[in-house]
Order: sequence, then structure tokens, then C-alpha cells
Amino acid sequence: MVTTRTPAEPTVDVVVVGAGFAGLYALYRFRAQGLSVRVYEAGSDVGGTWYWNRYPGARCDVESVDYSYSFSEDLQQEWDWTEKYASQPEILSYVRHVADRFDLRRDIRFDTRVLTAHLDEDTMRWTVESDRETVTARYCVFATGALSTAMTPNIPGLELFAGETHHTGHWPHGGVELEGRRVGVIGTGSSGIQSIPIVAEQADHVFVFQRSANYSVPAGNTAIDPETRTRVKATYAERRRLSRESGGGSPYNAYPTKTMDTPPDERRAAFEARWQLGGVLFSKTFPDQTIDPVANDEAKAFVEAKIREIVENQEVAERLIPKDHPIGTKRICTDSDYYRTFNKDNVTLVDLRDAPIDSIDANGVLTTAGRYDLDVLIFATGFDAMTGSLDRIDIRGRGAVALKNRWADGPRSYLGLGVDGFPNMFIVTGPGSPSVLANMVLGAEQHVDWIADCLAYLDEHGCVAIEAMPRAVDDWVAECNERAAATLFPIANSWYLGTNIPGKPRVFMPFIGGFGVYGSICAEVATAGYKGFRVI
Ligand code: N01
Repeated sequence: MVTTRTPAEPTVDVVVVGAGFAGLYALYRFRAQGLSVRVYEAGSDVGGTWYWNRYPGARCDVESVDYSYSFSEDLQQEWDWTEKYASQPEILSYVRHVADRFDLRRDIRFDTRVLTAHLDEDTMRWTVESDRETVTARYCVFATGALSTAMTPNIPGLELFAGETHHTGHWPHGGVELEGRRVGVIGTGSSGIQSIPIVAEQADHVFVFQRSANYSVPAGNTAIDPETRTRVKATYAERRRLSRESGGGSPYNAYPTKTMDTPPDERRAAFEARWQLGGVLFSKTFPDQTIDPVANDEAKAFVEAKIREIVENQEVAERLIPKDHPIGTKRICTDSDYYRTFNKDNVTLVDLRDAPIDSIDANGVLTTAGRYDLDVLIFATGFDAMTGSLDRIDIRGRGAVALKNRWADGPRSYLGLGVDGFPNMFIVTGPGSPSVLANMVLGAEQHVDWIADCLAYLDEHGCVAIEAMPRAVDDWVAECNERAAATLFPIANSWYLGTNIPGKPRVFMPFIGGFGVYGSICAEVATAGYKGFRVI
């Protein structure tokens, strides 16, 4: 209920939390329609994920020409990506360029962490408190990232370690001296698999502490030659159109036939072609690969044969082959010579399934089978994904109910965008949206455009608030669960389901129905006057 009292003017129209790809575009877009915006960013510069993740080998696994903003044709045409898969430094300089080119920095407060965001039900405004200031806003938009809260496991004795410890997600800006040192890497997800080959080039010895093996395919990174660049730029509009209609936000389709409907020779050739091309799209070689167990087994067998072929020591090869999940149901990793790295004399695979980590002491890591003396210990142990960055902020909606408590059994939203009981609050690329299953940059643009149009609609209609209705949230959660249950994804214990965080409810968090499908649903909701939302 909105009271009749005239509220004090809010400080700004919109507070945006986070200045990564999503937050920057939100600032640009909201400002363009005349709204006043303030962005808070905990880091000292723009970039989000690409500001923090500076570990050796950090690189995007979506093609650079696709993992970039589409909102400005001029920007698209003037920026020259140098590699098919951009490295972290190149992406960070791109994001910095965007911030400068569109004069975004003046509305961003850096080195500022948002602590609380509380709704005033009388005014329908949000009071947002950071470690620097408190502001009020008509709308609060969380662009806090899906993989932004690093997780370091609570291993007994960690604080005793006399060497250096680093998390890949908080890598020092000046880099880490690895030359001639004994380095331990805990974790073999995307971050570990990307960094281990480079760490092994520098370190005296690398101990890879592997709990679960992951599937990895060659990244297939190459320089972008001038002809390719010209061709991409000439056809950008079509490329973006196809991306928006696609399942994953990139302009590619799976093979036209299902795995087992494809003759064996042709099937193998298709896998081989994808393997040679490299990249995460291997997991979508055939359309049924993460749906049909038989199809999945074919893809697995292909990759497992590759691992056995590359790794010389067959005992090590067997340990590097995952035993616990269908291929592609955890984010498939991409690498540059990961498996070959295990042929080096200075690399040791420590299989924690045989002997788990027991503790850490001043000199290194102790497993139940022995000790590993180290100078540097790298945690490539991942993130409290999708909800972690929201949980860190005390977000309170109607009745002062905390979002964290509301989501105690798993995140519940309508379209991933809105939550009942939290009017005028929006989440960008959060749980309930395609998010991490699609191109995050196009995902952020699609969400921000939807929110911006929604805010314009509210102003045009003299409304003060919009709020997801409980029934719409229930239905959306059910739809997300049904779609996930129709795939093989829920079989795997992964950060998609929160299983990497002790005590987190096991819920498949992203919307798995495809980027294009999701975009159409969001557009239909808006066209129908924000069906499923209550507009006040
Ligand atoms: O994190 P992860 P990540 N003892 O959670 C292990 C994106 N990304 O940072 O599986 C021992 O995948 C854990 O073992 P287990 C991408 O979406 C993209 O690597 O829990 N080990 C696992 O091996 C990716 O999926 C890019 O048994 C422990 C690892 O740590 C996501 O970010 C690059 C442990 C964590 O793997 C996250 O990737 C990097 C413990 N106590 C990241 N706790 C690209 O674009 C955890 N582990 C290429």
C-alpha cells in the first residue's frame, strides 16, 4: 500500500550495485532515458569478474566478438579484438574503454561496498547504505555478478601456512612470483584448468590437488586475422540476431540431427570437428547431448579417448577422466594444453579421492597419505555462485523480510528479474534467468533493456512501483525446475546447484530453456502490461 504522505525526494532514481558488464550498461541505459543513477563498486575500477580474476591464463570461453556489447554499432565497429578468445587484460581494457567512451565513471563510486538495501514500504523507495554513504532511490538494481563471491574452503590449519596463499578470483594486481617455487593448486574447475599449464611453465614443481576431475576441451584460441575481423564487422547485425535467438547467446547451432540418428562415422567426424575447432560448444555438438544419456555417453567416450591419447601415463589419464557426471552437465572447461601438462616432470597429480586433504601446516598441505611442502598455495576453488553476492548484502523488502531468509530453501524469482515482497528491486543475470548458461554480456543487455523499458512504462503510467506476484514466482520456479529436470544437468553436483557450498540448498539455479526462448518470454510479459507483476 502506498500512503498519501509526500516522500522526501530520493537521492537518485536508480542505485545500481556493481560496475561489471551489467552495471556499466545499466548506467548507460538508464542515464540515456533521463534517470539519475549511482553505481557502487567494491573494486577500484570497472570490470567486475574481469577486474578480480587476474590469475595466469585467465581468458573468456565465449568468443570475444560475441562476448562484447552490442548496444553501440560505433563501439562494435571501432574496437578490434586481437584473439578469438580474449584474455583477461584485453577484456579489462575493453571495459575501461567503454567506461571512458561513454563517460560512465562520474556516476560510479569505486572502493565502495554496499552493505544494506532496505525498502521503505510507505514510500516504495530503497535506502542503500554503503561503507561510504547512504542514499535513497526509487529503484534498486543488483548487477552483482553470478561468480563474484570467491569460496576458500575451511581447511584446518590454513592460517598456519608460512608461504603465500592466493585465490584465483582475487589474484594480486602485481602478479605472483612463481619462478623456481613449489606451487600447490587446489581445484580443477575452469580456473584451475586454465591456470595450471601456465603455472607449470614457471614453477619449479606444481602439485595439482584434484578432488573431482572435470572434462576439458582445447580452447582453440587463435589470433583474429584482418579478413575475419572485417567479415565479422560487416555482418555484426546478423551475428547478434542469431545470438539473441540462440540457446546460449552465440550465433551457433547444434548438428542438425540427434546423436544416435547420425551414422557412426559422421558422428565421430562431427565430434572431431568440434574438438579441433575447440571451445565450450563441444558440449552442444549434438542437440540431445545433455538430454539423452546414450548421446552423452558417446560424447564422453570421444573425450575420454582423447585424454588417454594425450596423457602418457595411463594411470594418471584414468584419474583425469571424470567418473561422476555426464559431460557438459558441469560447465565444460576449456584449456591450452592442460592434459599435456601432466606429461611434464615437474607436475604431480594428487588425487584427493584416494587421500583427502587433512590439514595445512606452516610448510604445506597434508593429505591422509602424505605431505606436500609448498611455497605458494593457489585456491582455484570457485565461488558461492549466483546467490553469494546477494547474500552478502542485507537486502530487506516488505515487512523487513531479508532476501537471504526468503531464499533459505533456494532462490525464488519471477523471470530472475523480480521477487515478490521486494518491489522496485531488480536482479540482473541472477538465478531464474539463463545467466551463466548463456553469453553473459548479451544476457546483461537483455535484462537491462527490459528493466529500462519497465521503468519508462512506470513513469509514463504514473506508477510508483512494480512487484512480482507470488503466483507468478511459484509458476516460474516450477517451470525452471521442470525444464532442468528434463535434462541431465541435475545429476551433476555443481555450482549450478549450489552443491559446492556447505549447507546451500540443492536447487538448479539458472533457467535452462535457452536464451532466445527466455528473451521471448520476457518480451511477451512486457507487451502484456507486465503480466505476473503488480504495478502500483
Ligand atoms: O570454480 P569451480 P572455477 N578440496 O567451482 C575444487 C567460470 N569460469 O573458478 O568439484 C579440494 O568450477 C572443486 O572440486 P569438486 C565458469 O563458468 C570461466 O574453476 O567440488 N578441492 C573444483 O575442482 C566456471 O564453471 C572461465 O570436487 C576443492 C574446484 O575446486 C566457473 O567460473 C574461467 C575444495 C572449483 O571449481 C567457476 O570456475 C574461470 C576442497 N575443499 C571460471 N573445494 C572461462 O571463461 C573446492 N574444490 C574459461
